[in-house]
This record gives sequence, structure tokens and C-alpha cells, in this order.
Amino acid sequence: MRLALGLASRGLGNVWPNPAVGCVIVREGIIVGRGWTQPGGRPHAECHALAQAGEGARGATAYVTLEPCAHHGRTPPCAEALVAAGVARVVSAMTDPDPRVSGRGHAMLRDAGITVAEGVEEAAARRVNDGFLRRVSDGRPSVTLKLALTLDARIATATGQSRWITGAEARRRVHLMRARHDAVLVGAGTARADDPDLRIRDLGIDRQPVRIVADSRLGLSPDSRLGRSAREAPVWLLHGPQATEVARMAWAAQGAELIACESDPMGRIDIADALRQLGARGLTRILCEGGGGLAATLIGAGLADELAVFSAGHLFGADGTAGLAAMGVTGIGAPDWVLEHATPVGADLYHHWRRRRG
Ligand code: AOF
Ligand code: ZN
Repeated sequence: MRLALGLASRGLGNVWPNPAVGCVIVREGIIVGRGWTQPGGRPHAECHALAQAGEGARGATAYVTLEPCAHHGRTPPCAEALVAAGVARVVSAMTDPDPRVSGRGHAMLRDAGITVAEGVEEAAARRVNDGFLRRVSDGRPSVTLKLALTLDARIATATGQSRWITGAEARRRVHLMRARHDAVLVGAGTARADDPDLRIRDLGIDRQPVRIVADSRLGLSPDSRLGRSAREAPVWLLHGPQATEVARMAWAAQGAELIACESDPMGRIDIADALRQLGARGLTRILCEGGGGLAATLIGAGLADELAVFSAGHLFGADGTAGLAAMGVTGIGAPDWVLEHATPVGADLYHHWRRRRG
């Protein structure tokens, strides 16, 4: 199952709106098939593994990181394919919460006389499937917030200098992170100040994440790097009712997709509404790369699920710019964030945190 989970994670960022699933088929102690959800979400992992196993699947055990599907999509259900291939036993990590499946896949297997074990490595499978599960349960993608900070959590000096705080290795790691997410999100301030491209470079990756800007007034120039490259890789703009017709037309002419969102009392994008709309479009995993305003809003709304923090060996002090905008925190309860791992990346420290449940 751990091997299957490793295979599953190959699909992350590549298979939305589908979950990234892995499958390993074993007969008499020998792996006869390995599969994972293919780019775009099809073929499913089981079909991919069964194709490799061929006749070897007869009497074998299939390890799957998510309940095999039971619905007819572009192809027959995976549960049916496993039955047809003569698999004797299926070990499954968890039930698929998709209402078209949700227990029917396991039942189909059992009805055909296959032995089914459920819940094996379920906690690890929930992590890999986190974005998909979030979309099914809450209608929104999961959100990882990337923060590149000094040791005292600043992002600019007293004079506004901000490039570069973290080193080349950390920046490369961020590109790898982009590849494992369906989309990258930034706020309008960051987009205007940095004029970022947000594509993955130099990693031999063809498929680019969707690039999203939260820009209530649609003030970012259509002639920005994002605007000029909108036909090469998708650009989606989250805007509020204030966005002018002229700006919308100009962005549409560049090939960007416009998503009209509700605005909050401060005239910013209502981020909960925005994420719901992104979930409805199929996104399961979003990497937010700032700025500090959007990051603080996401955290304040309880909509940031993970923090990917890079800390660099600088100290800018209280006259530097804080990495997070004001959040109005007063009391101190139990920590909201649980450390998942910490590791040096180049000269920087990468620490990854998960929001405490409950
Ligand atoms: C599996 N194996 O590898 C994946 C599954 O739109 P469709 O027809 O491709 O179906 C998508 C649904 O299939 C998705 O919502 C989820 O329930 C399941 N994904 N199932 O057996 C896979 N990716
Ligand atoms: Zn399937």
C-alpha cells in the first residue's frame, strides 16, 4: 500500500478534477502491475495497472489507495475491470466519498466474490487525497500557503527591498511544489509589484498549473507577464463587481478566464466564494504564493490548510515589512498549526505545517 501511495502522488497536480490514485497488483509475492491516475484524470489507476498485469492479474491481490469506482464514465467502472481480470483480493485504503461511488465499488467487488480489506494506511491515503476530499466535502480545493520569510517573518526591508530573501534551492523547491498543485494563486498587490510569470521552469514539466490572480478591481495590466502569456498556460482572474467592463474585455481578449466573485465588506474578493467557484471548476489543490494580505485573509477565514514556510538567514526587524498582514489576534490558545516536517533546503530552512483539525 505504501508503494501504491507513492505511485498515487505522481499524479498530484496533474489529474484534477480527479483524485490521484495508485494501484499495485501482486501475485505470489511478485509485483505484476503498477498504475496511477493518468494526466487529466483518465485512465484510472486500476486500469493502468491491470493493463500492465494482463493475465498476471488472475488470482492476484490489488492494492488501491482509493475505493475502485463503480460508475460508468468514459470507460466501465474500475471495480468491474478488477472483477473481469480475475483479481482474487482487493486491499483498499479508504472509501471514495464521491456520491457516484461511496461504498458501491467495494460492494461490487464483494458481490463478485472478491475478498476486500478496507482502511489499510487510511491516514496516509487521506493526506494524498486531501485536495479531492476537501472538494467533495466542502466544495473547495485544499489550500497550501507558501511563505518565504526572514527569520523574523519579514518579506521586505525598511526601504522596501525584497529580492531575494530565500536562495536558489528554495526557489527551485517552490517550482516543484507548483508542479504538485493544480493551480497557483496570488493577490493583486503581489502580481502588480512582482509582475510574476508563475510558470514552472527548468524542471522538464510540460503541464503548467492554472495561474490565478485575486484582483477585485481587475487593476493588473493585461500587458503584464501573466497577461502576455495567457494563451500559453491558463490564467484565471478572480474579480469583484467593481471590475470595469473595459478591463474585463481586455483580459478576455488576452485569453484569460474571468471569474466574477462576491466581494467582502472591505471591497476585497470574498475568498470563500472564490474558492467555492474554483472548486466548482474542478480544482482540488491550490498553492497560494502571497502576498501578505491574501495570506492573512485565508488564514483568518480558516481556509489555509497547510503552510509551506521557507525561512532565510536574514533579520530585518520591526521596520521591515511583515510577511502577513494584520490579523487581529488577541488571545493565545493551543497552537493552530502542527509541524509536519522541517528540513534544510540550500541555506534556508523549509518547514511544513498543517492546520489543527477541530
Ligand atoms: C478510481 N481510480 O484512478 C480515480 C478514481 O470522471 P471519471 O469518470 O474519470 O470519474 C471520476 C471519479 O472517479 C472521481 O470523482 C473519483 O470518484 C473516481 N476517481 N477512481 O477508481 C482512479 N482517479
Ligand atoms: Zn475507476
